[in-house]
Amino acid sequence: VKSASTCSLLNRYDQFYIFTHVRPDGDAIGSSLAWGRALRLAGKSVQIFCPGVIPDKYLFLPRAGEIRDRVPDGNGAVPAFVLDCSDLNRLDYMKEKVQELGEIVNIDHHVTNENFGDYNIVDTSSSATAEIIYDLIGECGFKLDREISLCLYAAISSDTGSFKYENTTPRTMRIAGNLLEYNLNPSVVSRKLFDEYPLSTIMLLRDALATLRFEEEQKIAWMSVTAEMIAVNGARPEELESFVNYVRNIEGVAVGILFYHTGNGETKVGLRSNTVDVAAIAWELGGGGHPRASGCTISGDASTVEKKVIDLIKVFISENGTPAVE
Ligand SMILES: [Mn+2]
Repeated sequence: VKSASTCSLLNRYDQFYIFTHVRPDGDAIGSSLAWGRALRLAGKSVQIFCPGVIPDKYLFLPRAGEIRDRVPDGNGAVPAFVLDCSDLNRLDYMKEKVQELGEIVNIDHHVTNENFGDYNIVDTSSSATAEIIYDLIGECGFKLDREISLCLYAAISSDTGSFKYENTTPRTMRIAGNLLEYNLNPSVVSRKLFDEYPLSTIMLLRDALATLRFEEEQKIAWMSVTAEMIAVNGARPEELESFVNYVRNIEGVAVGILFYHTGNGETKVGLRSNTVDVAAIAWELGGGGHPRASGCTISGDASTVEKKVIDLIKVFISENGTPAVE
């Protein structure tokens, strides 16, 4: 990690801002809180900003409630750390503000990072931005404490799907092991991040599962959720986030789909697979994403949209097959 120049930047200022991305995940929030705490322990004044709301499930992280959604005016020159962002558009309505502030330190692990900073600490071999922050804290001679360790552990846990994704490396586990030395409870972290849901989510899931359908000898499976189902259960659209995984994880299913009919003439389509390149399918439908997780938004009548997507996947499977899981 090329952090020597960043450590010298730290000596030149007493005040820093930290920014992270819109619709923040556990890595965005945990990395920002950890880096903020490390700077404060080193005597610096720090404020953390995120464009939008911090989801409830991350509020168990110390000081998550202090992350601000507005940048004050009249700042003067304040260096900005931008964490877990592949490009400045990820800062949404805060983008211009950040560009006006002063020097930008870009700290990230996405392969698509655009090196937009005056300083760029980008390491695509890291499972999470939190791994880079862990290194940086050591290289700058800063202290770790329980609060920092909890935030970093939660961040890494979040981006590795609780140490289950392919990005989990021996180094990831070594760092996580070192963090656990600070008397953390891994059970609490995994429950908060992955296992605990509001009742509204489970009631919505019940309704969604009732719509489960199959095609092509159960190689294609899908659920359909409407805006009305969300309203009836007192839920919010964000609560649909993990639903498509239930479909994908059915034995024998090659492509799992979640249709969310928003009620304004659009359908949001989530595609998941363990074997098939669903990014290619989403791309044909005007969307994008990763080979195993992608999505798109399609206008039109609900049943027409569903038929269009399922027919396209049928053709794709007949042309490309459904490889066995490795
Ligand atoms: Mn991340």
